[in-house]
Amino acid sequence: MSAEPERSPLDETPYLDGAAQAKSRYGRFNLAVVGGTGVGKSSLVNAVFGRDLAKVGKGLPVTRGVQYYSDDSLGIWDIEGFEIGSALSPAEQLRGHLAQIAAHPRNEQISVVWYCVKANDDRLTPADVAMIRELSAAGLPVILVLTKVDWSRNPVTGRFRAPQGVQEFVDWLEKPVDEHGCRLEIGYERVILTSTSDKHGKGKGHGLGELVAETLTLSPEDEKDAFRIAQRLNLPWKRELARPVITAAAAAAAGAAAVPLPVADAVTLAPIQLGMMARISVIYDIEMQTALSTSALANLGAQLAGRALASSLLKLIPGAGSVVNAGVAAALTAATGEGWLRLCEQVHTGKIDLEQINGAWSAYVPGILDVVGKMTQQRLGR
Ligand SMILES: Nc1nc2c(ncn2[C@@H]2O[C@H](COP(=O)(O)OP(=O)(O)OP(=O)(O)O)[C@@H](O)[C@H]2O)c(=O)[nH]1
Ligand SMILES: [Mg+2]
Repeated sequence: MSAEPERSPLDETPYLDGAAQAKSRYGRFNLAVVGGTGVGKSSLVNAVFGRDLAKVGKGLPVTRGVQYYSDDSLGIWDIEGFEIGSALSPAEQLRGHLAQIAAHPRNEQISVVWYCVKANDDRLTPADVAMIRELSAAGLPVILVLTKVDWSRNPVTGRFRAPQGVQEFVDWLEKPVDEHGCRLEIGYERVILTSTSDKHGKGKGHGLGELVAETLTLSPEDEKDAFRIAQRLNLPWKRELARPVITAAAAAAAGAAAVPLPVADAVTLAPIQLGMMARISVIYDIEMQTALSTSALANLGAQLAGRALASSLLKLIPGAGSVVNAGVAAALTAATGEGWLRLCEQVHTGKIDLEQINGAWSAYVPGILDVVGKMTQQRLGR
């Protein structure tokens, strides 16, 4: 036995470090959802973020009528209208809530507000107007979300239409006036009609794509990536975030193989690839650590990057031979990243169960054609 224990190449630290770095870099997106009880706040949050934070997240009853739920990428301030019979007006109550929230840490501060009103209420109450003004005066971008829209479908055009009363409500909201015809300044930035199901509790809902697009637009610049990660409706946004992670890892792998590595040492690339995989998992909001033991994670990286792949494939890769040069290392890493991205998408969209990932990932290990394809792309400068 040697006195110095040899450092195992199967080391999961790069994965754990990569995940921790990515989480702190992207941070948390905080949304305030304001509205009366039963207007459909929780249903909206579940539909857009794909999880019921009230069930799975950490909940914190902040004060009566205000709850804060959070996980790594998402924080929800669930603010339930106002208390009837209170000595304070609705706007004063809300001002109190906002003051309390402002005293919370920086990573819990509200980025965007969804002010929710049932579409078929057909009007804003004076309390709604006062509360929206209060939010806007606090500098918060407010989206007025009309919920539970009972759409009907034109059988000829296939277009969806809101009921007449709701359409009139929307027209009024475009240019709100009081009973004397005087223009009202209310302070919401957008009006969006939504539903999360039809009246039979079925279907996927409507208006949610528009809601996420507007929420992203109104998010502060440095919170946009956190929102892209927290939401679950728009997959291309996640791909856009993941691609630069792959490019950076491929460049790092090329650097590591600037002096060509013997094939048996191809495992040197594992830490780079594991870090890349961790960052991609964070973008897809997937906690691999809960599905795979840390040693299984390390194994995964070594297998993807390592000896088995390298020795079996490299002989077949034009110009590779018995060493891994910079071009091969970059291509191997890029192809691994693409495979991992596809696997994460499958988990994210529920096509692969996180519990089954142990058996599933091997199908996403890049093959010879993927690696050669990446090398060709690099030569062509793409
Ligand atoms: N028809 C229809 N029903 C909906 C829609 N969204 C929510 N609901 C139903 O409305 C009820 C209330 O929805 P929630 O999402 O719990 O409303 P909430 O605002 O979170 O309610 P509280 O948390 O109790 O204040 C539930 O029974 C939902 O199934 C919708 O778009 N259409
Ligand atoms: Mg709720």
